[in-house]
Amino acid sequence: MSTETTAPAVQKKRILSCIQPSGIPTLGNYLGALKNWKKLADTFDGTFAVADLHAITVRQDPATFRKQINQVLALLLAIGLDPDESTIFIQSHVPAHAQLAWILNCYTQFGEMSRMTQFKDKSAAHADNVNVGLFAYPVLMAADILLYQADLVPVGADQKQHLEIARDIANRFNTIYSPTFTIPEPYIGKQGARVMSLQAPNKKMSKSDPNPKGYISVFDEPNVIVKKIKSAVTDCDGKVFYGEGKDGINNLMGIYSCCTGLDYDRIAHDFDGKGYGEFKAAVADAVVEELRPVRERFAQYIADKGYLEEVAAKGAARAARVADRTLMKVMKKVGFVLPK
Ligand code: AQP
Repeated sequence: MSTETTAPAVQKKRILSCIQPSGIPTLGNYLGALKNWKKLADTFDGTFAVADLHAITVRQDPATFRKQINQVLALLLAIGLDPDESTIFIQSHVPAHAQLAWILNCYTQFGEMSRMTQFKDKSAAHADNVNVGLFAYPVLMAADILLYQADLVPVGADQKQHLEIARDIANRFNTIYSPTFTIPEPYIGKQGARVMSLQAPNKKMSKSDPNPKGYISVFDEPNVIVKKIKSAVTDCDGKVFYGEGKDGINNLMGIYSCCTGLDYDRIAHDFDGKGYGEFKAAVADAVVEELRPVRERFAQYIADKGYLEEVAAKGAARAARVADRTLMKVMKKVGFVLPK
């Protein structure tokens, strides 16, 4: 008889990330989030969603919205995520998100939500449409995370407050009833890229920026990228180095560093004595090369509607298996009569 024992399979930690189809994803979304997702998917049990329910907190044109949802799904494949390895789905295809969000609304205080800075920023930006969904957005985000019992959630600085709320809600529910939800931890990547607007470098680059010169979309053609970077706001100092009062150059250095892997000292050294024109041309080249393979793969996926539908259907079924289990657990604890 063999004495050999097989080591028990170590369960991978589960990581969850979402992206809103609220526009065409930008270089900011790519460098700050998407680029890392492929690496994370290789290490963790990855769940990635197109957060369409979140996107309607701001008014969307129906035809454009539909197109953007498919584009973001195709982009998730174009960055190299494998639908057989990771769970890739469209949020609204898994009804448990909306159902759990409603339940969690009743375990969240009005005062807590009122402190959310994103609500304050977005309600100021969309003063004509300060809807309840915008206010309750963090509760839906908590539902997204808690349904999958995610261990880790990659967050940028802008999302930290929302993850804190998700943890508070989960702890509250677990205390009132019994342990139900995994308490998610923030996952802080090595490179915390925060890409700023090319026209207002003290504001983050956003896909819903009404000024297209402020952002580079991941599908922008090379000549458009070159033009946008050429017209990026800088300063009149004329020297390439990272420093105070140099938001525009700091932003371009950050972008260049993310695309080339070079650190700030090396960049400052390489462009010592050269003007902003030469530096901007190098940044534009680096961005074009960084996005080229993504744009090429995207073109293949977006042309194959049947495959996208298949990926979405398989992903939703796989996501629902996990999400429904959590939802039923929650409903049972609250005292609902469960459907047979
Ligand atoms: N400028 C940025 N720099 C670095 N990371 C960024 N992210 C967004 N903008 C930057 C990260 O991208 C992921 C997906 O973001 P999202 O689409 O879910 O929502 P968002 O943060 O609100 O992105 P946008 O582009 O600003 O969308 P709109 O204009 O619709 O509000 C997140 O991990 C985010 O941190």
